[in-house]
Amino acid sequence: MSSYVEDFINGVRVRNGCEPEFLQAVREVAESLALLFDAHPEYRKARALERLVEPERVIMFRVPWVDEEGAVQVNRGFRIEFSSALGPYKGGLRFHPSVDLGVLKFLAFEQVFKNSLTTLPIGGGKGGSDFNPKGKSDNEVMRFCQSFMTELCRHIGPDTDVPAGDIGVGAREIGFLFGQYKRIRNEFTGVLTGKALGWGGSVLRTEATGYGAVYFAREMLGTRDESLAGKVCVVSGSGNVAQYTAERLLGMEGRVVTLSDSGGFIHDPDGLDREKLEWVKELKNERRGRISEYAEKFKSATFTAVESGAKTNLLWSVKADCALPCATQNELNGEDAKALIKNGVQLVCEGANMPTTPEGVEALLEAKVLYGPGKAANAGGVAVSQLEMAQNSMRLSWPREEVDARLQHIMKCIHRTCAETATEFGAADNYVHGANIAGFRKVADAMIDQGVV
Ligand code: NDP
Ligand code: 2IT
Repeated sequence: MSSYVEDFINGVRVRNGCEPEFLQAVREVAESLALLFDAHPEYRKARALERLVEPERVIMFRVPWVDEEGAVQVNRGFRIEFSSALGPYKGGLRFHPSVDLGVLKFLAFEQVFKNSLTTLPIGGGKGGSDFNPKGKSDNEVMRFCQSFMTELCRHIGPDTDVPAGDIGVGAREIGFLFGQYKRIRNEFTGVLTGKALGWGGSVLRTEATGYGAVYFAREMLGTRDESLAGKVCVVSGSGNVAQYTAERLLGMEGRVVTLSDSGGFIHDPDGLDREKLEWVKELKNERRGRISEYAEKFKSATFTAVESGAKTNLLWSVKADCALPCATQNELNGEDAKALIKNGVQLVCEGANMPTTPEGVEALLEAKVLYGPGKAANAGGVAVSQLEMAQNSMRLSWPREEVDARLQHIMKCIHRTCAETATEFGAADNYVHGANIAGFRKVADAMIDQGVV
């Protein structure tokens, strides 16, 4: 690593020592950018990366609410407005007990590069709360969302900052958040994406992240004259991204044999089919149940519970051709990557954000596995969010065929950009370098054009 990058990372560590996920995300980007800076010292001179690792604005606020027992609860709310170089801040909201400043800063930082790669005019942001929606009644979730938006509404707007969903924030939460924004501001605008279809949502936004990840996987396999047909696929997670990754894999004749949640994973050697997947959607989205119930319902499957303190995630020991992590960050480590490689995996394509640890990434690249990093592979979600913004601005909605064609085109372009950029910098087939350099270049050029702000 060049001494510039080393010094740079040390500086970031001094200022953000308590934010391990943020440091992890920054280090990976900085390592890729060493290749760019050697050829283009103008980016160093403009101190584009030094500016980019400092969020434009961090908003942190109290979220008080009253639970079903009448007790007062207090959570912490955040919105990280990271970069507006390319457009309004754009990125999801996460409601999960693990949420803290470092987690949201890593997600917002990644979002800047991801949004740049989509080619669409959107900056990067992320927000959320340490609120845990699990086990809460609909009324509690509504009261929490209303309290959260009562503060957030003064910071966002359709041309300023447009949040969407992420872990723990789906259609129900977006509805409650939108209702409160509209009530306070007296404006019916496209201030959130992921809205229901009846009141401003875009067709395919729900499906977009998972479908997009599968389109990206198809492009990667295409470089080796391979397709998804007949491939055994291990998928983690069972939420929005995992469900629609599985759905699109089935549509391309892939064989999906696993799903998971924080309690463990199911392995169904017979594979999911449409009927089983619809059952999972109902389980997770309506009944808000646990994936272990799958193995009770479908006798072909087994359930393996997560062991506390386990050093590996046994899901990745299931033999497969393709792996699509769709749950959360750092869910696939170096040992897990080795298990996948030992079993002959050809492709790892990330539906989740930063699901693979640095050791995992290194092992996969070393073994020449096709590895699609999340900031490229899962960009379909935010891309269709931007299409939702465009439709809202025009006050019309496009049909499914049109949105799907645009999504497929965007994923194809992201893949091509990553591949071509990697080759340009002497790192052919390394989508990590390709995504980081291409994502950065567009943002940095805009920053330089816009002066020192
Ligand atoms: P959901 O809340 O719909 O689903 C999350 C899934 O991941 C659940 O199965 C959940 O299990 C599991 N999970 C969450 N946290 C953990 C954890 N700490 N350990 C193990 N399992 C966990 O979220 P999404 O599907 O929307 O998001 C999944 C991933 O995709 C995240 O990394 C997100 O940032 C990323 N992403 C999402 C996009 C979107 O449009 N929604 C766009 C791009 C990326 P459990 O129910 O037990 O918590
Ligand atoms: O990580 C992500 O890209 C998202 N959670 C979606 C963001 C969005 O604005 O649709």
